[in-house]
Parts: sequence; structure tokens; C-alpha cells
Amino acid sequence: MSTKEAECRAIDKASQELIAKACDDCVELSWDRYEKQQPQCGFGLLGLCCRHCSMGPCNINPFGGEPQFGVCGASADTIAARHFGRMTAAGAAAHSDHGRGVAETFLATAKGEIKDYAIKDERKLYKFAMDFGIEIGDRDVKDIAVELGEKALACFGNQEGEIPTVKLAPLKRQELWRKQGIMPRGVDREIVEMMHRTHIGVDMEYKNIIKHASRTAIGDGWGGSMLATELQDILFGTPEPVASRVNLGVMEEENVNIIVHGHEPLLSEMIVAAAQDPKMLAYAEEKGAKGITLSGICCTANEILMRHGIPIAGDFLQQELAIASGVCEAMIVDIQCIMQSLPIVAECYHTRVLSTNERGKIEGAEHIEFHEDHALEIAKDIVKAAIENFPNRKGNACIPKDQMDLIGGFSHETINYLLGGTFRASYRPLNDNIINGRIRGIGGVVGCNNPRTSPLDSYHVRMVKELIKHDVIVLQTGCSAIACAKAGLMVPEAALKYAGPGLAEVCETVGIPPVLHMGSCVDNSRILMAAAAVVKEGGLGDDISDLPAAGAAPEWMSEKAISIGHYFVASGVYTVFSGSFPTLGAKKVTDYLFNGIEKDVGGKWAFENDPVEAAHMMIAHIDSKRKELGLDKGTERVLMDMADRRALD
Ligand code: BF8
Ligand code: SF4
Repeated sequence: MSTKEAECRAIDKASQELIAKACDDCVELSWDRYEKQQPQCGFGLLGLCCRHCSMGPCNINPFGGEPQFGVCGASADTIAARHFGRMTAAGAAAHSDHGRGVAETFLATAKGEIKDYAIKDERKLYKFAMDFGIEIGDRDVKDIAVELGEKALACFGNQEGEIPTVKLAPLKRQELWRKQGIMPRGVDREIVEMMHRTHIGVDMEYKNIIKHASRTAIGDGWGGSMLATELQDILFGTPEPVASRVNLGVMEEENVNIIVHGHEPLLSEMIVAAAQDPKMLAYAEEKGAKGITLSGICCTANEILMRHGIPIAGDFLQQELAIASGVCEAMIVDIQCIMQSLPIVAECYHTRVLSTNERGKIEGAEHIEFHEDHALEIAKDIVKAAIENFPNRKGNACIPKDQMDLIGGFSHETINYLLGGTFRASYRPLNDNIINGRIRGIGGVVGCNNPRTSPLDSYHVRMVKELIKHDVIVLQTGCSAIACAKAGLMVPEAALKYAGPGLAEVCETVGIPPVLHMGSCVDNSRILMAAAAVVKEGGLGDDISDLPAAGAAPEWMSEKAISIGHYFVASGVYTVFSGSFPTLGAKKVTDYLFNGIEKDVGGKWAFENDPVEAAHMMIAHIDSKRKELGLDKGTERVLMDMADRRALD
């Protein structure tokens, strides 16, 4: 493969090198399979294909000709809205099933039934328990944790009332959700009802379907995902700023390279512990290695970066490349965003692909099932399996040199401390800097990679550079965070190099990058919490929809991204997607999602395929919110005097 061809697939040198190598090794990658899928089905792409019953599949003609209705009479808008609703349900289910697993393990840990996990952040335990209305007093930590675990677990199966965590949203937002009838009752209930409504012959009014999609998505963002993040922080520690490295170059030739890929820290936390065990290190030496290098792919990478500073090997489209390096002894996977091609790619090298979760087996992979009740023991078995594979490397190894420094670990709590100063943690300085115009607004840029938006990472990086250039501070999660970290946007020096003068000044004073890594995809709830905290701090309106803020997922691909996008919209955020959008063939439902829904929930969707143009749509939205808040005159550069600087220290 020529350098030019590799450059069309990825913007970073490490990926380009391994894409070319994989091609030389006759290994098929996602980009090759994407090409073989062309032309992709236009009906499916536009949301105009329904296969919900056996009278179909039915397609609707997007050009106005026949057919315009499915066999059951369903219109284009009903079909597209159903499709959108089911994507939301699947995304919410993925996040929330993860959250349920964490809640179960949390409860078992609190009860003392499992020994390998512990309550690490007692302060957060008390805070979250109080959010549930649990009495603290002089009660035992264990009692509080058990009650919290029970109440958290009940959020999933709750049938009536409201999920308690929605109370963390601003009051005005809660009232709006109640008024609109979209306050989620229980995480599972809304998902099940979404599946029911989209069965043949049930909900046939697109607005009513989207309304329930909102309820389902809120149950994800402010429910299932939020429970996952908060309980994980209590169990494994709330992230604090941490320095690390990113990209495929983090693997080391003389070491056993273990990559954890997927989503649940219940597994990866134990792998981190097992890989640091002196007995494991001695075993690695016995097998001829100098040590063990652990790194991550996808959201698992973000989880162990945030809490331990473990380096990140790559994002979603780099999972096959990590194996193509020929030095990955084991790729340990659990759930979500794992490609079925991994064992096929591994055939060309020596990598052992180890699935670990009973919900996610892969044909051709080895399976070592992980159970939380003897977690560390299984994690050690998995690490051993990797070490034993070290002597089996084939001759075709190559580690790209490229890697980049980054600072991660920005929980909404640390943003509070950093911007507020150690002695008076608060969001006041952030709010003040938004009000005085040094920071124009907040951008949340999140989501996946997708061969449709090749070259890899280019949409994320172009969008985020444009935002920070215009003084918009960017909060990131998921693969988008990994993409921008690789491009060098998550080091403090990036502020001077890429940010506008106002944002650069704030970043320089506080010592933070202009782009903040807030974690994995379930951690988008951290962005919601940060937004709620900014509202609560005052001076920027009384709801999330008043904030000069916007969201985006420029390389999105998963159903989880739709659920995330929709809970941002339903929380009052203007949200832009690129690449494709699942309802584009249906006029009325698209018009509703892109316009009409704003009147109902305060946020709306947009689609724009050019990431720079999309960034400017976000900036225009931010400016319109500044204007509504009377802050439009503050956007000129404000020079800081000593008093201002002291206020930031
Ligand atoms: O949940 S950003 S490709 S890894 S779906 Fe998947 Fe998308 Fe990456 Fe994490 Ni999120
Ligand atoms: Fe066709 Fe209606 Fe069946 Fe969908 S539900 S496949 S539109 S008949």
C-alpha cells in the first residue's frame, strides 16, 4: 500500500504505518471491508428500511415516487422514527446493562460478599448516598453503602415514579421533563416500552415515538450511565489529573504487551492489579520478557487512563492495527465495540484474543470467563495466558514510534477544584470566565470512529481545533478523546499553540489543556454533571438550554452514540452529528429533530458533514446563547490584570 493510500485512512503516522503493514501481511481491515460494502443500501442509510415484521422488509422511495408506505401502511416518518427509537433503546440498554453490572458488584462488595473490590472514595459515597436521600448521621460506611447499592440497583427495575438521579439535573429542567411527560420511571421500563412501541402496529405518530425516545435516553444519561460512572468512582476512585501517553507506540518490544479492550472497569481494574503483581512480573522474565506493558483500546482504555494513568494504545479503528503490530501477546475483550474480525486478524500473528464476558463471545476467540466473586484470581489467569504467549511471536513484528503525551483524569469534581482553587472549590471562576468572554462557551465533542469519515480522527481533530481556536473549551469522552489526545491537544502547551487568546490565557493560568479528557462513553454523565454545576453556580441562566454550550459526535457509528446525542438534546443541548444521520430520508421526523423539538425540550439535533462547518454551527449557537444572556459584548479579548490572575489561582 502506498503512503498516500494509508494517509487516506488515518491522520496519525502510527496508524498509517500499521495500515500499510497489515496490507503487506494480507490482513483485511475495517477500511477494506467498508470498501467492499459499497455502494451501501441507500434505504438503510436514510432510515427508510423497515424489517420489523415478516410482511416486509419494506422500503420507502426517498424521491417521492412509489412506494410511499410499508405493507402495514407505515409512513416514512413512522419507519424512520421507529428506527431512531430502537437505536436509542439499544444504546441506552448497552450503557445501562453495564451500569447494572456495576451496581450489582457494588452491592455485593458493600455486603462483603466479594473481596477483590472495595469502597475507595468514601467522600463520594456520602455525597451520592445523600443524592438518594440516604441518611448519613453516624451510620457505618458499610450500612450506607448497602443501602446505596440497593437503591441504585432498584433504579433499573423501578416501575413508577422517577429515577432518583434525575434530581441532579437543574430544577427547571426537571420541571420541563415532568411537564413534557418524559421523566424516566425506571431505566429498564423505558427501554422495554421503546421496543414495544416500535413493534408493528403500536406507535404510529413520529412525534410520540421521539417523545418516548427522549424518556428512554434521559433514563440512560441521567440514570444508567450516571449510575455506572458514580458507582465506579466510589469503587475505583474518582479520577484526578494524570499524565500518560497515547497511540500504538506505547507498546514495547521487549515486554509482554497486554491490551484490554471494551468497556467495563470491573474487569480492567483487576487486570491492572494482576499485571503489577511481582509474581506475574517474575513469570514474564522467566519467559524471556523484560516486563509487562499494559495498555488499552476504546473506553476501557479511557477508564484505566483516568484512574491509573495506564497508556492508551488506540481508539476504535485501531483495534485491528494493535494486533497487526505483531507484538500484542493478548487482547482481552469484554463488551461493546469489539470487532468480530479480531481472531481472524490474529491468525496472521501470534495474538491470543481472549473474550471474558458471558454476554460477549466471539467465534474463533478463546474464552476465559470473568466473574466478580473471584475477580483477581481470574485476572491473574488471563495475564498468565498472555505471558505464556510471549515466546510465540512470529517474525513480522513492528512497533510504530509514534506516541503522544497527554493529561487525562478530568472528572467534574476535578474541574471544580482546578478552576476553583484548592481552598474554595467551585465553578465560579469557570462561570466568570465564560461571562467575561475569555471562554466563549463549552463544546462537548464525543463518540466513535467510522471508516465513513476517514481519514481516522480527522473529523474530531479538525472540529476540536476550530472550536478551541475560537475560545471554546472542549470536554471530551470516548474515542473522540483518544483521537484528540493523539493529535497533541491534551497537553497544557496545546493552549498556546492552538487555542484563541482568551482560552489560552485561562488554560495557561490554571495549567490545564484546552481540551479536557473526561473519560469513557458512560462518563458523558460527567459532562451532564458539569453542565448542571455551571447552571447551579449562577450567572448563565437557570437551565442547561441557557448555557453557551453545544455537543457533537463527528465520527459517530454506534447506537450508544444516538442515545448519548439524544439525551444531550433532551437535556437542552444543541448537538451536531456528521457522517450520516439515521432519519435523513424522512422529512417530517428530521425537521422535528432538527427544529421543532427545541420548543419541547430546549435542545435540538443538526447534521453537517464538514467538521469545520459543524464547529462553526456550534459556535454560532454558543454566540446566540451568549446574546440571549446579554453576554454578546464580552467576546472581545479581555486582558487579565493581577487581581484577575489572583482570582484564578
Ligand atoms: O462507548 S466512542 S467506538 S468505544 S461507542 Fe465505542 Fe464509540 Fe468508541 Fe466506548 Ni463510545
Ligand atoms: Fe413493513 Fe410495516 Fe412490517 Fe415494517 S412493520 S416490515 S413497514 S409491514
